[in-house]
Amino acid sequence: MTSQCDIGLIGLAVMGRNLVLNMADHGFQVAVFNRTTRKVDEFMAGDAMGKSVVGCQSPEELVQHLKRPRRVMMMVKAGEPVDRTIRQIALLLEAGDILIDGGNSYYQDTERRIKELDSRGILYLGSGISGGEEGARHGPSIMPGGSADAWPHLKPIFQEIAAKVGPNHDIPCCEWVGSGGAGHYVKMIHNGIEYGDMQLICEAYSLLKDGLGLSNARLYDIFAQWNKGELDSYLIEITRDIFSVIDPETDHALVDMILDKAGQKGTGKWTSQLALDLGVPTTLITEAVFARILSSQKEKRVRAGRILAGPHGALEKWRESVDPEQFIDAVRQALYASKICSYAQGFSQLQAASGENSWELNYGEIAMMWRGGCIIRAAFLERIKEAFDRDAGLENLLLDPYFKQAVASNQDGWRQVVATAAGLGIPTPAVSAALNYYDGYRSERLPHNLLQAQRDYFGAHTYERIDRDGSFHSDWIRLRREPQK
Ligand code: NBP
Repeated sequence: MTSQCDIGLIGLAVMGRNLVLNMADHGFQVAVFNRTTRKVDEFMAGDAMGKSVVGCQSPEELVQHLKRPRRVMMMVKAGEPVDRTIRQIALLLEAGDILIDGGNSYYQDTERRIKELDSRGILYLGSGISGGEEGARHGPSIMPGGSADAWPHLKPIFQEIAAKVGPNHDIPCCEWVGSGGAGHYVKMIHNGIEYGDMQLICEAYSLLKDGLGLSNARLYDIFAQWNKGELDSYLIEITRDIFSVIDPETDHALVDMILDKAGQKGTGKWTSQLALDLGVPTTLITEAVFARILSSQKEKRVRAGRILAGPHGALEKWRESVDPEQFIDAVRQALYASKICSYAQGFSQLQAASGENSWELNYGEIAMMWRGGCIIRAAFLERIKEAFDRDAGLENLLLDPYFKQAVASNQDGWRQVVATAAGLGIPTPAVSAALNYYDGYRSERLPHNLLQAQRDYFGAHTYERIDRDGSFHSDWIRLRREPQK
């Protein structure tokens, strides 16, 4: 049997199939296997026909087809399926061979797997991949981390198949991220930011549709316009397109036929859980996760909506006095300023995780990896790259001169939108969380002197003073007295 394939890929679902075709288009020979082997046959007889792809009926056959050191990539469902696949394939590999997990694995699982396989000399990469079906087929964003010794063996393949950005379309959206679970951590933050971006867009939609009462055709025009400016991004672009789609079954706008219950697979939740562990206020992503949870409780919301009152008559009164064009622009401002806060939070979490795990992440390179191919791709990421080029140790994106100015010049509309939404009873958890983060972060003084007093009162937790160093406790009950009238 000839051992000539450049790489083996296990898992022929939507991502695996398209990555294989992408690799084959770039001149790589790929051996493929899938647990349900019928899918190998279907793939070989379908999309892979005539391409440099070798269908295999077992892991053993796949391994036999590979050049040394063998490179095997898993594109299976995250969790137990990855461990199962590793158990099957690792037995067939030798020291120096490389195993790659391209799925959305939890970064601590990746760290465990690296250690387990290291004892057998097998190099392991945990590589986040983003871009969905289209990205996988024509150029995804790839975020590889793990055993650094494996990277030179994967770099030519990954950088070749990745999306390209830059003026000459030659900068691959794929660069080495760091050791251990760094690649999967960065992918998780990407997904968390994606949750935030999507929630912000949904809130803008709600303000324009439920607030101003705009039609889908008008929403299409607004998003088309926004996509030509600072908000230029894949998610704004697909949102624009969604407003133009008619349901062939009912002849209504398809978006209006969709039940308002959001699903999720867990990467946003992981981001929030880890933010709490690290003590980083990633509030916007967390609000986005909770907003999906609340949306999924449709039946409870329907019941509560019949019982709980909102601001009576406020919407009609507001519509009589509002200047719609001015408000549409205020929503754009709120969206952009909130988005900056969301990325500031996401990058702050990356900085904290990098410090905790000694990953030495390169934030400018991460911004460029997300610049193309992935779901959060946006012109705006170039500005983030420039910010970290200006100052690699930038404490918070909001402190960069470009972003500082961008938020300052958009804050009037942002504040107007939050106040209006509160007055109308339209929920804007992410836009409001972003503004609260911004105002909290720039507050030299917060009311937590009072909170420290409360903690010391009931729990003797002690407090620090503004006039001298040290830890203090007061006998609040003995010291308290009636206020002087
Ligand atoms: P899925 O996440 O739907 O997984 C399907 C694949 O996993 C099939 O090949 C299936 O084999 C295999 N599999 C399962 Br399920 N259980 C298995 C087990 N116990 N042992 C071995 N194989 C098993 O596929 P996907 O949507 O292509 O995603 C692949 C990975 O990439 C996931 O981690 C996903 O989170 C991530 N990802 C997906 C997207 C996206 O847009 N879909 C984007 C970015 C990242 P079978 O055919 O025999 O059932």
